[in-house]
Amino acid sequence: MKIEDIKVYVCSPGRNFVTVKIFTDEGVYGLGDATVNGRELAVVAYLEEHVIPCLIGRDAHQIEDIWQYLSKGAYWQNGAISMAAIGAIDVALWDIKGKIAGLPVYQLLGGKSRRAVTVYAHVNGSSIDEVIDNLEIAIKEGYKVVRLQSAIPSLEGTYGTLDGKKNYYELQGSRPLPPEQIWSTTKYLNFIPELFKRAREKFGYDIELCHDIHSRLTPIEAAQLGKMLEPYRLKFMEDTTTYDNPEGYKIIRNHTTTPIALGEKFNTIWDAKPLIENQYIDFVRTAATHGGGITPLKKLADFAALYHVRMAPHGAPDLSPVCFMAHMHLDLWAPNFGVQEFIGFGTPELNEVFTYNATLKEGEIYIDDTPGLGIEFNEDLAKKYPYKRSYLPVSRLEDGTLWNW
Ligand code: CS2
Ligand code: MG
Repeated sequence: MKIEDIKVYVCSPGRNFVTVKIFTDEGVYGLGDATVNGRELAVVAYLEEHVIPCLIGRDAHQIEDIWQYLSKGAYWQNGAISMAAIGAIDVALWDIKGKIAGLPVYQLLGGKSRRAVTVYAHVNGSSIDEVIDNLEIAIKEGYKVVRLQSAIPSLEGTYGTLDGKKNYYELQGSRPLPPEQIWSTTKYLNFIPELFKRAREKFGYDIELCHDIHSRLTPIEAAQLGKMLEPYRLKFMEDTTTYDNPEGYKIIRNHTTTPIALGEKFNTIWDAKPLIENQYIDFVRTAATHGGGITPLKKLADFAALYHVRMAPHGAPDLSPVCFMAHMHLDLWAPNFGVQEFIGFGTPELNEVFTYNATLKEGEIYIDDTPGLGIEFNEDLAKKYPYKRSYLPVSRLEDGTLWNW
């Protein structure tokens, strides 16, 4: 079965997505997601100029060899742009293999390890009261795991307070250049434990809670935060500090029993390796799109399992439904699956362009047994939603110093 053609589509049904479609000479096609938020067209150029010409005529069954060829064979390895390109090709090839086999991708990985995929919902607010009200709604909806984020009083622009209470996710396309937000670690650390205290006082300890810090603390500050949050027993605190220096995570680990999640920006298993083998983290958050596809994520899951580290794949709105479905198959299979991030099924425009069968019931997602990934992309409808240049926000300290996002 030969690869006959590969097309790349960029559309913006609510936000930008880069979708790859591989066509074979047997009439079967596969889909992949190559979206890198704020750098979408760089991936398109990488695919169209440097990847696709090398793949025409190759055997679509040779997923592993194609992955090695695009990765090792490229000389310039790794990085967000090239790994998203390789990830999209890899996911599309798994989709094709499943369709040819007449099996959903999770069967090719080793079959189901659980009935459905437990997800964590996002609960945000511009004050603790608002977050608590929204948490009550999420619990009533049946979620068992929830991520809590709150705006910090006297700090403009964190979660849920931009542009008339909009979530930062919704800013896409609305500004030509990156919006800027102010950050103060002192104000944050003085404020955030109270959010979790209030949540526990009102809802007890059965609801599992997570929190994302977007790398804004130093290791010792992250250790302080972990200690302060210990009484509220989080499922995990995510991205407390940057991962450029894995030893920073040793400092955090040595001081606190609050579990640690990391890895939504990892592009390879090697990014995760020192953090996993030293047992500095508890959940690894690498996505099929940014981590180079299903092939390396399967290896990452198996490696992580040796160290009691569980999978908690990134599920932000800038990963397309194609990546979401790739994660559903990985999550159903992985024996060491932890939890899947989930921000809802998205806008009507999005669900017009991407169609798939996934049902949310009591905080768990069920998919059906459609061969392959079980997702369709309507390229004609996608044309209705052209690309819009767009950026994530940038963070600065109160004195203007550029800070981590
Ligand atoms: C976040 C992301 O979902 C998460 O955990 O860290 O929302 C992140 O900000 C975006 O994916 C960046 O593109
Ligand atoms: Mg995150």
